[in-house]
Amino acid sequence: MSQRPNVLICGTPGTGKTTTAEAVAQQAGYNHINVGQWVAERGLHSGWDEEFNCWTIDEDKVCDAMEDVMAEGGNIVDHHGCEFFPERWFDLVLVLQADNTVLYDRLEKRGYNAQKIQENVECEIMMVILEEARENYKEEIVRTLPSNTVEQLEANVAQIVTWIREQDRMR
Ligand code: DAT
Repeated sequence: MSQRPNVLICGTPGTGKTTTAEAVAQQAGYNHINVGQWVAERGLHSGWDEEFNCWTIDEDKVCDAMEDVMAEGGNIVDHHGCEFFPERWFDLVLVLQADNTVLYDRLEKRGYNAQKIQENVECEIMMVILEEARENYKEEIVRTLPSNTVEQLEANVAQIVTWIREQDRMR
């Protein structure tokens, strides 16, 4: 327990991961790792998926690329899923949640087609990511956060930053 902690922010696309992670990283002076962006910019994929219209993530490449920076601590990692990262990387795993109608509107604004919106809203209703988090990390480090409103966003950011500062003091 010497380095700074690493925090994972996961959840269905549109729940607010990037917005939350950016604000937390900025306020805590931590590094924000947007995994999707790393995949695109650093070529950590095995080609373009025509069906889903996104890069097919090469999970081994992603983990190799992240290993050194994760070992340093002080990272806020932002990715929809959480199952392929080594469990030891994270001290806190947050699953953001949004109501169906809220999520629907955000994804529509993002320009997703009807099918993609439907798939993601179903993913949220079924709590797929929360299930994944519970299967892959110790129960006591997994927490859910509601992310429907700006007030909730601000409260979440404040809560995470407070947690980080406490951890930084203790280490
Ligand atoms: P994600 O990274 O999970 O895909 P995002 O951070 O890009 O999501 O947010 C999607 C959109 O919703 C973006 O326009 C910002 C907005 N948003 C995110 N969290 C919010 C919240 N708690 N309240 C209001 N708007 C929010």
